[in-house]
Amino acid sequence: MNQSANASRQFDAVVVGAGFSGLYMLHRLRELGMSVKAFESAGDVGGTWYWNRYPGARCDIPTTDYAYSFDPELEKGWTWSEKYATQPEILDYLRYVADRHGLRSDIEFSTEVTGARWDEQEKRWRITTDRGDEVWCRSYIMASGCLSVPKSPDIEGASRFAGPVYFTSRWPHEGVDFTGQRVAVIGTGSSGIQSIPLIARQARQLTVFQRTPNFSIPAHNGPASADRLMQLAGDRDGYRHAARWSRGGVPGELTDILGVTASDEVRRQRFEAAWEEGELFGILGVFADQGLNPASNDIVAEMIREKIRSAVDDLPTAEALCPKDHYFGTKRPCLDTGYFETYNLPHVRLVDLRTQPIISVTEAGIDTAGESFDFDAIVYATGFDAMTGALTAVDAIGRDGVSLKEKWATGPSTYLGLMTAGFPNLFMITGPGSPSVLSNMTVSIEQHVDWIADCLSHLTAEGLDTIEPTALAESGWDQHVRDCGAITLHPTANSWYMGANVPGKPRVFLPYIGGVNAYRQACDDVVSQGYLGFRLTGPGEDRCTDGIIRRMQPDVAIVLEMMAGMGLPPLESLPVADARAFMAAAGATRPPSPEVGEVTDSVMPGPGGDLAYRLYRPAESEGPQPVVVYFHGGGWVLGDLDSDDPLCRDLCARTGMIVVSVNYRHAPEDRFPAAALDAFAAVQWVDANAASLGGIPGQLAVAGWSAGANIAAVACQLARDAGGPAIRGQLLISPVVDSDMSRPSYADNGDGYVLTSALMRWFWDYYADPADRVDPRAAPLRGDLHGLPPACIVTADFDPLRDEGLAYARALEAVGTPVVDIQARGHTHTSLTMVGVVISGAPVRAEIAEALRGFVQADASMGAALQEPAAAG
Ligand code: N01
Repeated sequence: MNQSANASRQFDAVVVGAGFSGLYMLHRLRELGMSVKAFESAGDVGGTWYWNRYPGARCDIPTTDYAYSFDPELEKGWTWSEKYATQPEILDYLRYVADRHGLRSDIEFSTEVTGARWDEQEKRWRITTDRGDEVWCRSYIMASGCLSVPKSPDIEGASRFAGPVYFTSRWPHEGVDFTGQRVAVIGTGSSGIQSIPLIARQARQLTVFQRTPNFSIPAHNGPASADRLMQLAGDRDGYRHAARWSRGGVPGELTDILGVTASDEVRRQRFEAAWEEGELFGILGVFADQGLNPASNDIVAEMIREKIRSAVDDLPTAEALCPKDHYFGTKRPCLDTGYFETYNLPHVRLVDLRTQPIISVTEAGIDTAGESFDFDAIVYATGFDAMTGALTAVDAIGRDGVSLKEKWATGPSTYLGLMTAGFPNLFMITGPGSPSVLSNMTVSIEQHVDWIADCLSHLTAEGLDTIEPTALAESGWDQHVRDCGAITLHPTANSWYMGANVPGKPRVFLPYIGGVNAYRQACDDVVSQGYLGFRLTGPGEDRCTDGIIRRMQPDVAIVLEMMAGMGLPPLESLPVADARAFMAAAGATRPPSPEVGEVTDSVMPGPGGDLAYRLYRPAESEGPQPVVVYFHGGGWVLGDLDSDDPLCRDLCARTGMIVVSVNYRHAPEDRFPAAALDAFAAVQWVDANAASLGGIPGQLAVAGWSAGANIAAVACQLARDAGGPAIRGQLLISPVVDSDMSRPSYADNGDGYVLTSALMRWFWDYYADPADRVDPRAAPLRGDLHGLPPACIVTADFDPLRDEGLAYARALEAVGTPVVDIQARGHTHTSLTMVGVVISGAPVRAEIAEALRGFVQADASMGAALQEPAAAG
């Protein structure tokens, strides 16, 4: 560090940006007594609301909610004039905030931060600006916005146009008068959709160039909702608290109504109510499953398309305006005022770039394939390099000389969207991997600012000077962010959420979609666990509690939360009959299972009498298929043909194999070894009758889940000992293979994940006497493992049985048996079987199906096309 640097140019913190986030950050740090300098490239405060001055610019979250909550006096002193305030009003509000808290004195306007370099020795950032400033700071905070770097126009000849060119994101302060002009607007995202109706009011001729039609609903702007104002007036703190712990950052009830199961009447009624309300979260939450299930999404999407068709007179124009290439909500929907109706004006024309793409911008206008247009002005409403653009625009160089741009070359990687490893003390407000753009930004901004301020104050109090995430914590969070996105429809869209709007940008789902509430909880948990996943250092200090804050699949966590909320009695506290009735009742509420070709119930002979079985035959397949004999779970006590019906259908549909699910005898009526003997008998019978069942003789596999996997494994050992039947493979999903409950997975997962240690003990007590529990027919891990069929062993992270399943896999491998080892990350003992409920189980079941097919594929005639299940996941 240059020791002669002017001491006044050293700060505790530098904040980049003076919009909503920068202003509040500055305020909080000053409150903490820190020296702070903020840099802002604009001439005044406001951020997004400083730059986006195009006609019609408004917020799309009701302004009662799109405001700071940290200062009650601020709220008392400001009244919003409309439900969705205009850009000038929001900018005035931010000026009012800056004035009230005297923030301007610490902001250098019209100054862009151009470089930042971490000095490892000094443990400080060296910041440089376009004015040649050089300042040093301990903490470097990017409050630079998610949608602040305009996308450069990727259109041929863009610089050739001789007339004026306007960007919605950099609109002239003095405004633009289009009166009498022929105007082109390129882009139909929120900026285009908000500005087009107003530009049409002035222009002599308006031509809109649309590449992708967008979903938009009427904003129904007007006075702020009386109901909201009343709630705020009645209990401001309660209202703001509810916002902070809501899913999107605006208080409101979430529905549990599913689009796929609701009646037409309920669907219509819920949709129309949301349409009338004119709010984003309302229309995005008509059904609980619309963001996850294509069928549910289509219901909402089609109702919006109906509205578009009824608003636009010209049929081809209406059709061209109807979005059909992405699911509703996977690109940011818009709120408009008279957008679609604008196309009924005689001087407004839509050009569909899908049918006539732009060839080039010319001196006089725009040439498309087939037509030449002359214009007096061109407006670009072509969007932003979202979420990462502003962060990588500053060439930040972290430890070891690596730049942020280099580190993020294949997509951003963050811990909590707040920090990134290798860049100590660099904080991002609403960075990638945080709810940010999917939420009410002001709520998310305040949460991030508060977290950062609390963190810096903690460092100071503890005499520490740096904080940085660990690689483990960061990769764990990245994975969690991906897991949350993967169960939604978002990854299917070419949206800016996916980075798909910027040519060459890595395709990654950028924001965190787990919800503002879940996210806040994760951030709080990190702190309460001693800044889990962060390394904190100071003179003579190096503290790190390493770990991953969220490892469970998000939908599994939701199911567990719902179950916990229902206050269900532990199964082991119930009489067996009641436990069985409870299971049956729970099964009745499941969503529809995947379709298969045919399902038939019948009986086969067993050692203790007839055994009921259910045969699932794949759809659209000809000729005989390989057969898998399946045994349901339920601890040898519970379960029946219905309990595992969805899983059997799923296996059948995915593999194209016949599944014969066998209902063996249960304890306590029939204790050990009845179930195991039934299983072996069933395998023998199916093998002997394969042809008459429609199967290929000799193409036989066994499968089971939990206790069903236990008897499947035992059946393989018994078949080997008996010299047949020949079994091609064994699929053991979360198997019970031992009675030893001292393995670490019992300690890790013995409570809170549905299958508990107590329940497992209850099962064992009903099934087998302690002396019998070491018999290989009860604990196959204790048997001779030579000469067994190839296995696919599925274990789940949050399963008490995880370690015995892994032990069985290792033991089989040790004697030379091929094993496909599928470790279901973030799953529980039961979650993989929740077909249609736990969406994250679907890819794991696809792997399972592949392994099962692999057992028989080598020489089986798999002529039939293997179809995907109709409602997989
Ligand atoms: O940008 P966008 P935006 N040739 O990326 C098209 C927030 N916001 O500024 O979809 C032809 O959404 C592009 O087409 P396509 C809000 O979060 C909020 O409108 O890529 N067309 C698209 O139609 C919003 O989502 C408000 O095929 C090209 C449009 O330009 C976000 O900011 C108001 C093209 C860009 O739409 C961004 O909105 C405004 C090309 N080469 C913005 N390149 C509020 O209401 C791009 N397009 C608060």
